[in-house]
Amino acid sequence: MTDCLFCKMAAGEIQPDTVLETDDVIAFRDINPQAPTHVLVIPKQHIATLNDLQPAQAELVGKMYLAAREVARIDGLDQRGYRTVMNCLEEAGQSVFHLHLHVLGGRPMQWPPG
Ligand code: D5M
Repeated sequence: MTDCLFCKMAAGEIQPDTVLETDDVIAFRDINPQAPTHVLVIPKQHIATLNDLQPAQAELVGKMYLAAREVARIDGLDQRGYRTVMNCLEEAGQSVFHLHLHVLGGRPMQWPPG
């Protein structure tokens, strides 16, 4: 996907503020943070939305969550608490159509989210 911002990050064409990278995923700091820690975990492979996820990609989502857990550990949130969010389509707030998991923490969270 040549016009996908997160694919360009995965390809190294755009350099995000990377927290960690594995063979399959990258975690980087959100450009518009909504909390002291706001990191996005993306698969390097292009998947537009959660609706497009295939059963064969289930392990990849597990790797995204393992990366999110590691981000929380790196930012000192693993004992304190943090939230993971995946928005699917516009009404839920999705603005970038490449699968991503938000990792938020470092302040008290409200429920339900707005
Ligand atoms: O989340 C998409 C998120 O992507 C949103 O919180 C802003 C973030 N974003 C957009 N462009 C960039 C760049 N260039 N670097 C880092 N973060 C970025 P969504 O759930 O789709 O609304």
